[in-house]
Amino acid sequence: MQFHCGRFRLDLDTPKVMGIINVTPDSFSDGGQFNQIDFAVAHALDLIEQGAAVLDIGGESTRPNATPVPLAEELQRVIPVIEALVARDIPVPISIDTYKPEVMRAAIAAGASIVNDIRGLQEKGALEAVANSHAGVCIMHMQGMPQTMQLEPHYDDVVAEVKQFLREQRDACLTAGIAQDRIMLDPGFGFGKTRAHNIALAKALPQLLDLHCPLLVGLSRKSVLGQMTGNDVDARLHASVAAAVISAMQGAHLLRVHDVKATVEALKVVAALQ
Ligand code: 7PJ
Repeated sequence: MQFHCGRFRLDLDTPKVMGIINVTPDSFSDGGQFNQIDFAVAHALDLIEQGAAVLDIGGESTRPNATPVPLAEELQRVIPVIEALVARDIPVPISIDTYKPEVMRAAIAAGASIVNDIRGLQEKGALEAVANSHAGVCIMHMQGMPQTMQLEPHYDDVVAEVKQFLREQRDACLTAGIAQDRIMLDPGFGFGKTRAHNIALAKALPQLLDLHCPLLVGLSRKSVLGQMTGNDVDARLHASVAAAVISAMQGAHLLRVHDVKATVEALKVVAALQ
């Protein structure tokens, strides 16, 4: 399966890795602005060395209970990092992790090639921001909003409801003129989901392939892996690699991860032995 985004074509016939770059004050050293940009750029170049096929840059933490970041602050965090990476003519597409249409437009103008939206383009103006560009998009499912989503997630049939949402948002993209090969789908592990919901979705990945779009999976270091292993977030490498491997074997095309080198190596083995 091919994914088209900006001037890039991703060959997803073998599963690839999206490396995570968080540009938030708590992610890097002293939080000074220039320092933060330099660290994010260095981290991005390192993740390319490690084999990332895409870089996902985010300026707002969307972990459960995280406080929202004002628009101006989010722009100030991510746009200079995108500009610095584009100036270096990096060989992989840059994805912008945001649900705000203003950030999408500014990021695309700065050279980002993918919009990764945890709200699945539901924000007013988000669909248009992507449709009026050549960017690819990742539509993710979330129940509720990050501040409250883990309080009481409820579904009658989590797989059917997530699949229906992804289908509707994919169709809205198609209607808006975004070609099918620019659309990626993601069940949104941990976003308004209990452990049982996450497990049901992980087992149902093959069913999501019916939607005929590449699947992105983000389980890296997530709390569901902590629930399974008893490990804190800084000790979830092995669980994360296991989750990436089994997701790839179930049909996932792109794995959004923190630990790029370990995941890239594991996926090479998956590709060779499948
Ligand atoms: C995801 C994401 C995910 C997509 C985050 C974290 C929380 N975007 N952004 N899928 N997760 N598409 O990394 O723990 O699962 S932020």
